[in-house]
Amino acid sequence: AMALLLSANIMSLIPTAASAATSQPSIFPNPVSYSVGTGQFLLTRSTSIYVAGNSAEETDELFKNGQVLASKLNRSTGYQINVIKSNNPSAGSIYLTTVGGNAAQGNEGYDLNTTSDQVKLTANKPEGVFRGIQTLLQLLPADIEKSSIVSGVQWVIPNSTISDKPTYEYRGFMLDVARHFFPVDIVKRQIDLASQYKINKFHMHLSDDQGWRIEIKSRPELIEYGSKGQVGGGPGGYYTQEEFKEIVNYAAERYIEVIPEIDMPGHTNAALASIAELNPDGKRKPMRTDTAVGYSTLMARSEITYQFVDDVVREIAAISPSPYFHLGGDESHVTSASDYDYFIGRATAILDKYGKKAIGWDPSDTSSGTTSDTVLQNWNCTPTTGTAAKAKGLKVIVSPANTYIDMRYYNNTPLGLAWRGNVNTAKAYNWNPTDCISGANIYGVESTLWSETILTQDQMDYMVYPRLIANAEVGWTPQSNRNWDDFKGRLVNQTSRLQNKGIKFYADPIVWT
Ligand code: TNX
Repeated sequence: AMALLLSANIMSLIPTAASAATSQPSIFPNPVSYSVGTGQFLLTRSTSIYVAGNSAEETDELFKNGQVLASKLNRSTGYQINVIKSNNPSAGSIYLTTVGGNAAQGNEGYDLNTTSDQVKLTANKPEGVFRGIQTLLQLLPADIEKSSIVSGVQWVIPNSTISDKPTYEYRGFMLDVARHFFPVDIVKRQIDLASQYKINKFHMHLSDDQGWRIEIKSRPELIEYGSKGQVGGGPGGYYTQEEFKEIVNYAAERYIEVIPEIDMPGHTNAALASIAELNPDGKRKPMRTDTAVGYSTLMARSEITYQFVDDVVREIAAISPSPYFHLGGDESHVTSASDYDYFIGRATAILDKYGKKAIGWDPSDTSSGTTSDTVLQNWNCTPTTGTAAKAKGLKVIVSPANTYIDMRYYNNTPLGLAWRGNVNTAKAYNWNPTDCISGANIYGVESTLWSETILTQDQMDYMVYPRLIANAEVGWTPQSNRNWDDFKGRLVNQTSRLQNKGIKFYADPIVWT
């Protein structure tokens, strides 16, 4: 009996494959390469963060990244971690650096090496360091995501080697603030959460038939009339230019580019309801609160229209650092084909005048007025959509049904539309950008949250999570490193982490069986 007991004890000391696997923290999106060794780094109250760049400016930028990391760590650990500018990190520290960064890692790639003595995050650019910090946080216990001090936790990072960079340059999240308006704080929170999954573009759908959401000082009627309303009725709302800048800056701190969209020439009822002269009969249209599409248009052959577009683009361009401006171009069903072609050309020229490149929904790429810089956002993903973009060699962002996170998950889940079919987490994960368009210059992937059925922060969380995580991995992780069963397992492993972040995600039964 003694011998038996002994051997059972010895057996329990030998790690099994299963226990080794569970000790490997899950990371979203899955890195290009990731291996865990033995031993661990212990974060303590005497841990410091060292930062060093290749120039004083870069060190300053890394210092800010270090502060972002420190404040995140301090919240749950209760420590007061120092950030120190030096390329000579002491033992037991976290070191964030671009010195010795590998140019092949591009702007966003990074190497994260953890030993018992040091956590070293090296990137070619500070942006890569920021992306790597999102990985580093996922290596720590899930309690690190709590917003108040947790005591009694061993804050360990397993010794590990990670080398990572994105497959696609553009990994976007679009929020429709037109169908329902969302205040600045709600928007910022979604940006912050998305940044943790390495989303790098935030596309704001700022106007539609039911509402105009951004202050244009030369056209005060847009706020006076067009901002006041939303789907189903209700007050609506708008961002002042200062608030828009606040959102832009908040996103920039997370290395996220904000891309403003003014949808034209269709989806313009709120503008037509604000400014009488934009209408053929010179009368303001009534505001609309229903969800019909395709009934409104600007007058493509009127110079009054282009004065309006010029005012709008000029004012937004002045407060928007993105090189891009999204001009919409979808579902202009009451604009004739030749008017549509002409309008997109004129609008693109106005963008060019203010130094912006155009992004448009399909079929805007078919316009004879595109430039070589025009980007197509292909949402229909039919065999014919994007053929013009391909022929012209334009970059293409893909938004197939798999990215329509405004669709319902299942027949019986609340919220969401159904016109593109149900989109459960498997559908959001199991696809490749080339399924939407092949042989094109694919810039990346964008998830779209249209807000016809979304009114609150909790409803937004429910629609966005976990589907945005699935889409983000499609954009970041090489196809060869993606596997549904593995993804599902990692999501289950991150359940408490999602809860600790305060995300009211939908526990899709296909994942959380
Ligand atoms: C189509 S997708 C639209 C939007 C709607 C959405 C609802 C696209 C470019 N246009 O106007 O909100 O469907 O799913």
